[in-house]
Amino acid sequence: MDKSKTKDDVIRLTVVGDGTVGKTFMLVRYVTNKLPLGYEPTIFETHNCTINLNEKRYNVILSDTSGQEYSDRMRSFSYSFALSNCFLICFAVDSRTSFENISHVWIKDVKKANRKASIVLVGTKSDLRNTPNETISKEEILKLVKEIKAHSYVECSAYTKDGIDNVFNEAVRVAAKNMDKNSKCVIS
Ligand SMILES: Nc1nc2c(ncn2[C@@H]2O[C@H](COP(=O)(O)OP(=O)(O)O)[C@@H](O)[C@H]2O)c(=O)[nH]1
Ligand SMILES: [Mg+2]
Repeated sequence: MDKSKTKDDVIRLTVVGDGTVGKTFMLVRYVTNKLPLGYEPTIFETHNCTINLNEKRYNVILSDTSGQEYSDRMRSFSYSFALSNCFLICFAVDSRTSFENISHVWIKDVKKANRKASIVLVGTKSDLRNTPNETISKEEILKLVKEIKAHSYVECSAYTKDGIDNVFNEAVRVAAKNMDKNSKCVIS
């Protein structure tokens, strides 16, 4: 059986970041095109979809996380994390704490779980940039991108839908590129 072929077709994306940054809203908006208003789930069930990019079709498995993983850290957390090809590490552009926790908490967990996975840094709630709220500057973000060696930075708003499709297209693009690179490093 050609194991590598079936494996390469599947891309596992895992969304992490502090609670309330908007991870679940981002996923629900992308998958259903709606906002989960009125019921606000803490977590969005794992969802399979296909994303076409550069005339190629990818089977994508999207996983949300809720922080619950911490209570049972050594099992579900490390297990689902270890399988991930790409992490979308999120902060909300109006939350300095969520931004700082990326270098304090999230990058460490992600690296511990899977050193080879790609990293896309995601700034959520971009609609708040047009309000008097204090938001994280582009300079600070670029500095963090370099520090954590993220493959890219994307910004989105589940409320306005700005950048939502781009988050997932970009994640698939960097994951596919990274998997390609890793599969070429075969030791025979
Ligand atoms: N302004 C704004 N608020 C948002 C956006 N997305 C989510 N929120 C709010 O942030 C809260 C937390 O979102 P949620 O997706 O549950 O966060 P999670 O804990 O990271 O999954 C919700 O009550 C939303 O109303 C957004 O794009 N813009
Ligand atoms: Mg959630």
